[in-house]
Amino acid sequence: MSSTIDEKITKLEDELRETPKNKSTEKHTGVLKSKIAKLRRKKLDLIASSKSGPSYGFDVKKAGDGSAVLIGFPSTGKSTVLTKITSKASKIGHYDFTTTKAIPGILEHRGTQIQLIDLPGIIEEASKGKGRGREILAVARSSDLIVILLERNNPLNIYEKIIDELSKVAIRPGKIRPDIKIVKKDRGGIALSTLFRLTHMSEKTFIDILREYKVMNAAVTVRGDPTMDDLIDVLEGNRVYPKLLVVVNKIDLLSSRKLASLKRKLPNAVFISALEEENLELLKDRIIDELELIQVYLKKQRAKTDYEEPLIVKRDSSIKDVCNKIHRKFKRQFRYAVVSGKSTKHPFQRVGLDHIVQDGDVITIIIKQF
Ligand SMILES: Nc1nc2c(ncn2[C@@H]2O[C@H](COP(=O)(O)OP(=O)(O)OP(=O)(O)O)[C@@H](O)[C@H]2O)c(=O)[nH]1
Ligand SMILES: [Mg+2]
Repeated sequence: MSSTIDEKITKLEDELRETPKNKSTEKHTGVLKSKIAKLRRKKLDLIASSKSGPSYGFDVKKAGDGSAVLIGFPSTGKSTVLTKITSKASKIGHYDFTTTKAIPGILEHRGTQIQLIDLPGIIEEASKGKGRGREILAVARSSDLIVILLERNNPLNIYEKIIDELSKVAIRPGKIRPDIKIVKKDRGGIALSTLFRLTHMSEKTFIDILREYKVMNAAVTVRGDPTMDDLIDVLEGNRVYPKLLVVVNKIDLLSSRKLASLKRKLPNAVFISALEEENLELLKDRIIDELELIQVYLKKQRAKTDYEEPLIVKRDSSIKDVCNKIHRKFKRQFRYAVVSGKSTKHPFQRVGLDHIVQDGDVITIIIKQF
């Protein structure tokens, strides 16, 4: 059954490729893209329901203040990186597919602990299940940061291929969730309100795509200038938006001219040699920076603030996330929190579970006493 879905997807993709991009074909393009997205979702659902749980060797228990995965073609040096920058050794081999399961290690740096996961090499068509594609992509899906590891041969081309495989399973590394709010109504048609003029599609096409998803009556607010794919991402709803870090390994094998040229082509990438331990401190810094962690301080009632051991949480965390991190009972027995810092209008402000904290906040959680 799944092969027929693949065939349908391929057919629609061919049609999409052959469709000229202009105003008169815009609606058709939008409909084709929606159909492809729906079929991909159906396929993902099928894969998910065909398994009873996570596959053996790939069910990694979360640990640390944030999680990152190493994704790359075989033999790019993923296991060497894990072995060099975490407390865990992962088998290194000069042949492909040395690693056969998920190997989690802990990276300790600048007072934080990051779970870094080594995985088998990914290959083309991983999203269709080739290699251990499904398992690899499932681990990637649940992590906060995707570290794409490249090396000297064709790095840009391979980068595109990996991004493509990830995007086929609804992972959008390095992208920001499109800001489109859709509030369904009982009647009244579509009320579309945009902050800027849409340049990637007409309002009519926007509404046609909504209809394709059976959204007939709704108040829709758009910030920014979304593409058709962005709109479909919002309508599909199952997309994840992990952070992205691109790393080029084995620079010891590159001439300085080739290295300079790659740096121009990949300006945001980190260039390392895991083998010769070059730029590994920079790599650790960049992993922590990309995760955008913040520190908050806890203060027990009638006690001094604990500045010694800050709590490390992800940016945009709420009081609820803070509670979850301390102890389960804090959320269960929560009454309110008292917060002083950048996130509050005044010191000692009373807030609820949804309040978003900021770096440096001092927090007291008040719980019900039984
Ligand atoms: N010259 C050089 N070789 C490296 C570097 N990093 C890793 N290698 C070598 O590349 C080969 C593959 O390394 P691994 O760390 O096993 O690569 P991997 O990506 O984990 O490979 P798979 O698990 O098979 O996907 C080994 O022979 C390593 O010694 C580097 O920075 N420079
Ligand atoms: Mg390996």
